[in-house]
Amino acid sequence: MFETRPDRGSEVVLVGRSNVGKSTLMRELTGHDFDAGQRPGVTRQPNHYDWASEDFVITDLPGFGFMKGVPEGVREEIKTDIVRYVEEHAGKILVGILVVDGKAVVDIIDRHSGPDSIPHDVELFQFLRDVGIPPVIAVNKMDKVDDRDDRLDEICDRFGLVPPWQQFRDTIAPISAKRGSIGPLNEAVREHLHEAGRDDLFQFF
Ligand SMILES: Nc1nc2c(ncn2[C@@H]2O[C@H](COP(=O)(O)OP(=O)(O)O)[C@@H](O)[C@H]2O)c(=O)[nH]1
Ligand SMILES: [Mg+2]
Repeated sequence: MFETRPDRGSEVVLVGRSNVGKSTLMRELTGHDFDAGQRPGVTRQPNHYDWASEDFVITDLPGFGFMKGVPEGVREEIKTDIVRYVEEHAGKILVGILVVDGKAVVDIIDRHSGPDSIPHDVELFQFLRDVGIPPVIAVNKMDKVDDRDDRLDEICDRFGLVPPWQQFRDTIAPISAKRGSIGPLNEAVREHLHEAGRDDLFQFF
């Protein structure tokens, strides 16, 4: 598994639960439809998108967490694969985009929080930071969210950032991939690319 990665010096990865809109976002970023004819939730290989003339690749990693018909053991393996991939390529990964469903993520996090359990989304966010990759939380499906600012403040809080969310525009990016409204994500990613001295990659975001 994961032997398909093109040999590129720089990378941006997308991680997130299944069904949060990663493939839709990937399509929006690259103009390429990976999921055509594919059953949702069954992708266990990363989707790489690269350019012949550029030393850069965007990678959509497999969805983690609950998926209908996918046994617990397989879900664990998928998560392990994701962590391994990110660790292995951390030196090349400039930004990690954690995609969440703006409508559902707070409930999911609260349901999975306990005295000795960290929800997957929060764990991956911290993991990206731990390996030195700036994380951007792409809060997707904002077209379905009414109480926008309250919801974004709650999301901040759950990820350990003290609201108001507007202070963290380089980390919290409210978007609607399906509607093609991803400006805040592009801004956030650019900020990190700029900090890394990689303004040359602005053409992709
Ligand atoms: N309302 C809404 N639905 C979305 C948005 N982005 C994706 N979806 C829908 O969410 C479902 C899952 O999207 P997909 O890209 O396959 O998610 P993935 O499993 O994370 O790759 C599909 O039905 C999409 O049309 C969005 O911004 N708003
Ligand atoms: Mg997908």
